[in-house]
Amino acid sequence: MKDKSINPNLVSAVLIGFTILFLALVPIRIEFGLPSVEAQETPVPTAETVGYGDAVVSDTTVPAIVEYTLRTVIGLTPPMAFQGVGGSIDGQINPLLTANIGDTVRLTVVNGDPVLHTLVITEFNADTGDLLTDEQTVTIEFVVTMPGDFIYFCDVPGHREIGMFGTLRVSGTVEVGDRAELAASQGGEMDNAMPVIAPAAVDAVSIVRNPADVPPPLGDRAPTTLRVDMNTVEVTGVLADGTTFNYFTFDGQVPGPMLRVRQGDTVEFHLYNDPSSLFLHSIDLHSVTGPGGGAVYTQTLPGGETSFTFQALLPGLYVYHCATASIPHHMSSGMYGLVLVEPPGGLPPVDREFYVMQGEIYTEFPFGTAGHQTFSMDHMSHEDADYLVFNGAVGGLTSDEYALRANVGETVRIYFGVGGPNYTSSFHVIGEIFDRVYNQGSITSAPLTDVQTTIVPSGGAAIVEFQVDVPGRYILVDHSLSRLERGLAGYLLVEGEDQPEIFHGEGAADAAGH
Ligand SMILES: [Cu+2]
Repeated sequence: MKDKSINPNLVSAVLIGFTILFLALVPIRIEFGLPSVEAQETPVPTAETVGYGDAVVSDTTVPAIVEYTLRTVIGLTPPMAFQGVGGSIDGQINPLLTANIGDTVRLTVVNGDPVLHTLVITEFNADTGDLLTDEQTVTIEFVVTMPGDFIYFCDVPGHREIGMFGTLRVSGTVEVGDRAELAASQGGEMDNAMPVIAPAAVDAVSIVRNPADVPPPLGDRAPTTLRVDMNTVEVTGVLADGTTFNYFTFDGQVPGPMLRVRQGDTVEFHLYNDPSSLFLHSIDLHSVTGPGGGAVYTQTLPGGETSFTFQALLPGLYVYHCATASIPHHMSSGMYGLVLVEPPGGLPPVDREFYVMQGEIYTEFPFGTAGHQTFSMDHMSHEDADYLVFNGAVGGLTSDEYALRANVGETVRIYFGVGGPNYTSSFHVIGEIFDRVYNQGSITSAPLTDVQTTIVPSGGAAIVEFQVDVPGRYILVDHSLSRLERGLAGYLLVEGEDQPEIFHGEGAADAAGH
């Protein structure tokens, strides 16, 4: 059994990476043109060769096999990188690799940690595929047929952005007339092929959190010390009928468990990352006062455990989320939840409490495509969500199992949050008026009264309360209603006697009406 306890240096190093990420959440895009290389006779270069001054003319050099070994490393600077093994690149971080045009590059990549990595050089169709386990090793070979600087990188979302990339420099020249042929040899035809979605995963599970899954009120108690344990799990889940997706979760469901503590409570928080995980995970609770909201202490390797302690200073309804790069990737994949910090004495009692969170999902294929959807970094970077969901999945809260339910005359309270990561919600319940809105999750402010729609920012929350007066089906929506057509709907089903003095009509009611 390998020791998977996390090195404290790793934490600080990973956070340096986060700083970089915060400064440039847009993925690094570097354009490489073909350099004009001055032809000259030189010996076949070794790995020390740098700069175009050492360029070699292709037609006067015998193609060679150039071998390199790279090992993935976490916890240095940058926080995720490739490190050279052997030869002149030994120990170097993201070393410059060199070759001459026409050479065969034989590249061995060793996974130095239990986190998912790859190595890709797009222009040469070079791809190790997934390196899943510690010490897994893959060797790839490809012929470098174009001169220039080419980026080798890990294409796991977020990894290139925090440092897993370097340069392969190919020296030499190519005749102008050969360019078209060259381009064709680099897989131009493949680029035109229509991508095909993989079949839906047969073992996918429901990740939808039951909206009635709300911890009970704390009552009028004094502050105390309590322990919270949470497990991060990567789950193949049902995104919609016939469509599956790789979710990242706290405790296997979306949103993660709702936490309920009292103002002044001291919380000892333990985070475990399931051994089956392919990614690091962590937690940032907005109820925490302290750097990273806890993320500085909870960057957790697969199979690892971290902990920290915080005092809940201020009451309110707060979002928590994973804060491991790429943070929006982890959040959109399901890593968010709510923590309610009750004021002394708690909130006024109500008949029903519910827990609903809104999120966006970014996929390679459009909304409604049957099959196994994979995450799209490109769509996420453009904030162009393919799916929008309450509690993690299309139809999650419109099913018989997980619709919200109440009886005529009861008062309903919804703890509503936006995991996002990007969209602001105009939260509305079709056919109802919020009697009270604890705007922005603030409990110490007087609630707004008699509100139709409330704005809930990404990474924010609100508490809405209303008495249900008339039986029937009410629909939870974001009143940016295009999102309704991409999955964002939930039902509140109210049973009881008709109340014709409040609402009645002629003929049969049409359930489809807004
Ligand atoms: Cu995560």
